[in-house]
Amino acid sequence: MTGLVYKSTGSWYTVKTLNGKVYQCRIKGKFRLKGIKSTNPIAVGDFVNFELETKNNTVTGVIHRIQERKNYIIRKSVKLSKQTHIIATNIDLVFLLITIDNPPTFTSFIDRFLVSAEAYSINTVLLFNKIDTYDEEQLLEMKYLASIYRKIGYECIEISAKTGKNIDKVKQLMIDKVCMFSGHSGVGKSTLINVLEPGMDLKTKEISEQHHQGQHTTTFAEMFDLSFNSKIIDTPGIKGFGVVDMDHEEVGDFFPEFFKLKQDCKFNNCLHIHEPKCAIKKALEDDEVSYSRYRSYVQILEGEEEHFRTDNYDTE
Ligand SMILES: Nc1nc2c(ncn2[C@@H]2O[C@H](COP(=O)(O)OP(=O)(O)OP(=O)(O)O)[C@@H](O)[C@H]2O)c(=O)[nH]1
Ligand SMILES: [Mg+2]
Ligand SMILES: [Zn+2]
Repeated sequence: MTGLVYKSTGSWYTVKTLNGKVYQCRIKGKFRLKGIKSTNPIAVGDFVNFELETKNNTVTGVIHRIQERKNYIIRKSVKLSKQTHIIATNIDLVFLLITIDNPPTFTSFIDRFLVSAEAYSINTVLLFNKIDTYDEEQLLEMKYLASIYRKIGYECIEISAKTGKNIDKVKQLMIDKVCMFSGHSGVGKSTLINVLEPGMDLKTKEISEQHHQGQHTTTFAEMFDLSFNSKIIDTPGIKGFGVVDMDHEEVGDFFPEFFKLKQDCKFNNCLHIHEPKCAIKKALEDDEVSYSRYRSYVQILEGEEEHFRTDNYDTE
């Protein structure tokens, strides 16, 4: 039998077949995927082959094969830098939810996320959420941030999952696609799903619990079928985002605005750090490339872990 993984809770996987039957499955033996050392061998979004097994009148599935993946979003656990975790696979479109405040989302996090998505050619849309809560200064900050990413070519939508502002625009983009919501804990991923699909009633953080920093309301990635022919993967909030090992030379290729310019660098293996006649550094001086993007690039190149709580977002 063939099915799609909707949820994984460690040892059990919820798998739905093409005709809509749902089975609880586990893995037989050890699964080693070529080239990936991840803490989870199978992730939400995987197509798997499984066989049924009946024990004590209970039918469960045993997964024996994962079908080839179109793509995946993988991240390095920040603390255990050798360990990686596959967040989801076979995604058509990712929405990264960003909040200016409560919680703050810093550019270093956004850029690491985007680099990972670019590395697997996954389109990402940036959703600036909670616009109903911002004062004038925060709105300006949000507009400035959005302008940086729009200029690079990323679609940015300013939304409120609470008031429903611009939710239709998000919905339009989701039709006929497998989508994923990502972002820090508390940015409103589950709330947004609830507003997109009334009646869904996913657990979201109560206002009274909001000051309990670091507590995730959603604890496992899970896929849902939506009524407008779309699938959405809700994911637990991520704190930091460690970029999985890349060659130094290729990091710049995942910054689309650098990639466009690099043919103008004097050296074709230019890392845009100390080299003379570097087109990216020139663009930085001319304000064509944003300083925060360049800083994120240097941090990734230097292998610095993200210091998301201490790294103040500044726009110098
Ligand atoms: N004012 C306002 N509050 C919002 C908005 N979106 C979400 N919230 C609130 O923000 C809090 C966190 O929302 P959740 O949907 O639980 O956040 P999450 O991203 O799913 O968090 P995790 O599951 O922990 O990753 C809840 O109290 C929501 O009501 C918004 O647009 N405006
Ligand atoms: Mg949630
Ligand atoms: Zn250069």
